[in-house]
Amino acid sequence: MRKIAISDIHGCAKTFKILLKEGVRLRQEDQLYLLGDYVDRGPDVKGVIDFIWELKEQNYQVHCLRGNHEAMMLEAIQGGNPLELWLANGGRATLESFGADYVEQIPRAYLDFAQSLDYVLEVDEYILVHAGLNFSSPNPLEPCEDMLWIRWWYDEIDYDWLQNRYIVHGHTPVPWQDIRQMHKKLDARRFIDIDNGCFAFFRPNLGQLCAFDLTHRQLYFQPNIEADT
Ligand SMILES: [Mn+2]
Repeated sequence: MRKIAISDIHGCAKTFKILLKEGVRLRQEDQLYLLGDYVDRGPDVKGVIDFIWELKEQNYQVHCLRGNHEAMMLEAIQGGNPLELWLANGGRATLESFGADYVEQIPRAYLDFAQSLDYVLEVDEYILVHAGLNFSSPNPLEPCEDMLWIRWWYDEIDYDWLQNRYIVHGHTPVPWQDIRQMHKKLDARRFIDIDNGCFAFFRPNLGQLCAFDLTHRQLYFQPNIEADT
């Protein structure tokens, strides 16, 4: 049994599927942890969520956390934030994947899925979270907005609080070389960003979907294949 984490799929359904099938070779006894940002930017948001549901129906064990893009989508639709802000930040791609002109046309089940997502999960010695933790808080596991949005927080890590745990997160796309480096230094630094900016295949050193096997401390990279037929 393995525990596998993947983050920031951003509508890259084909890439996600092939990473699980040919890279990770996911088995039903494995636990799959998805760290948020399923929606926006990439070409097939609907396909990503459909595939997550398919996996669950086929008795794969999938645990999904919330990303800032799910939060933005919900807020835009519920009227908390201007709709245009979300549409400009990748939401347009989400609408298109549903063949929708208006947010009201996104089927309720997909919004309920986004609404159901938790912010953070502790699995063995790992803390899994979309963006990271705010260590200026007395309890870094409490400020939910920071868990979705925070960047550049590594200098603030309170290692007395963290103790023997590791933080696995996404949200900030980093070159694959940086991911390898964080992987190498995991025991000393105790954090790893596994977001290689899968949707951004046009930028150097980005554009792969990364999976991290927590159990064997192994990384997998799958180049973006969304344009393949
Ligand atoms: Mn994000």
